[in-house]
Amino acid sequence: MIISALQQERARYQPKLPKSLKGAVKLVEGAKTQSVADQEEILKLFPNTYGMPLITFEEASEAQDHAAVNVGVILSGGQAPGGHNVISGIFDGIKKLNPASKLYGFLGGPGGLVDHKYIEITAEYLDGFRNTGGFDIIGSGRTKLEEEAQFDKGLEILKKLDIKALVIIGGDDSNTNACVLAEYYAARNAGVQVIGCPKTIDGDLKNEVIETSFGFDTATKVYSELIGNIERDANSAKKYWHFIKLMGRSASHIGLECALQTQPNICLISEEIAEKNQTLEEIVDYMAGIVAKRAANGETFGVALIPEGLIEFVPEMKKLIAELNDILAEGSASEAEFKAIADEAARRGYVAGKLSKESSKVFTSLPAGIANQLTLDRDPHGNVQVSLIETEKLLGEMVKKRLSAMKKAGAFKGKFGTQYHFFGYEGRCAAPSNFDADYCYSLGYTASVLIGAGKTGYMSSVRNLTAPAEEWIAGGVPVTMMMNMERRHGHLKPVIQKALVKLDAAPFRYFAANRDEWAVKTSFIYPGPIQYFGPSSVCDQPTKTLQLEQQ
Ligand code: FBP
Repeated sequence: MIISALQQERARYQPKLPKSLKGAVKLVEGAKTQSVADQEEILKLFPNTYGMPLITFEEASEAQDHAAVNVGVILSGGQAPGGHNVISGIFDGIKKLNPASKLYGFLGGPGGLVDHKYIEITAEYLDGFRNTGGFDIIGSGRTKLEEEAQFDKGLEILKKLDIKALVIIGGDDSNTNACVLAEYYAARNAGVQVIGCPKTIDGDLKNEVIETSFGFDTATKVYSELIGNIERDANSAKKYWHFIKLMGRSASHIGLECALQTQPNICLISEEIAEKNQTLEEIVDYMAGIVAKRAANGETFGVALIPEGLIEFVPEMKKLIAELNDILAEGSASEAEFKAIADEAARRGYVAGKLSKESSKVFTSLPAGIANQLTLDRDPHGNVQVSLIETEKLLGEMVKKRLSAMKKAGAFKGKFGTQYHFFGYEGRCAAPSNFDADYCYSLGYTASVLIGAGKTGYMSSVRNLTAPAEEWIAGGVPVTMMMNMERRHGHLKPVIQKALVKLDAAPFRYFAANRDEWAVKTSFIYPGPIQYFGPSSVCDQPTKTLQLEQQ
């Protein structure tokens, strides 16, 4: 197989480990923990895995003997750079416990466990994947492990392969389910430990003890490189405003990090918009105001970053979407009437007539294409597919309309040309940065130590991440500690709290203190591509978000 020159060099990269993991390891147990909220309910649901202590690893003088252990691993959800290194870390870690240990990978995500699809990950097979991006070593999937029938089916294959521990690499939902599984197996004395690993480019699985999810560093570096290149193009040609939507599902961490790295003219933060209860009109006003100010200074170009989840954070849009979901609910009389109308404009008119007065006003103010999209693209449950909405175009078109009104009133002089982009898949499988390569390997290695110590219901944790890798603090965090009760699909469920952008934390505060200047005065920063070799100052920098949080 032909591989790129970079891949050949990267294959030789030895990820750095915290010093506590390099030799023999000692486990130090901290105080007992509590869930972040709803302690009584969570305790009731997790009697076997609630309240366990935080664990930190320290260097030990003597290694202990370990029996060989068979371990299973699952990649869950969207790809994130570094997944292959988590698996490498687990593999090397369990081989260090005992060279006869084996690692099995379940194929295509959690579904592989239920359907008994697996491979043994051997040293030779793994070698081709070390320090590479992607999840193709075993594939990933979005099947949710939620039902007891799935847990029992999984247990059959785990028993057959004599697997004593399962590592689930995933985001907040997958780790919540990992914890439910840990509790289920513990309650039945099934003899299978379950350990979680924090993955997602979205950066929304983090808290006091999990400083960041893996993949966020590499993905935001890739997007920032692209944004920087676009900024330089914009600044050279001086004729376009680039509206760039950035992946990240609900939270705006990706947009915020990219803004900190590239200093664009505009970056919308969904959490702030929700907090201020802003309307679409106010957002458009804000953006058009900046375009006009820059044009007055002769700068008829710019870059605006828009988070993927924005729409659902604009209160009036949220209301509109909820009403549309009702009106067009599968099998309803209004859905049948809607479908019977052939003409698009008439369909929009029909929907507008059914909406509340406020929602109707918002709906009719939308560009026709977007309004059509809102009524036509539905998911299998019949709901509006918010992620398909081209928010960048919606805002671009609305700003254009606003600017032409401002032109008539003499408040805007100049041209407004747009280019649209959506960055997401460009970064999810990039070769992991040194940070992610090291962090992921350490997370995997940490999981193996937790397994060796017989722990279950823990998430691998590696902290102190702005220090050199040597000084990182590895250990384990009981998953129940991150949980609270939330209403999901009408039922109260224990879940890991999703971390949205905090408006009172340092990264947002730094951005908010500088954005007005970046808006008007071109202050672009061009980060360039991820560097894998060279001076540490360019190769090993963690994200700005982490640096500001830990300053
Ligand atoms: P995870 O939370 O599963 O890590 O997903 C991350 C993500 O990239 C989101 O940013 C994005 O909204 C979603 O996956 C897209 O997933 P898909 O390609 O499956 O539609």
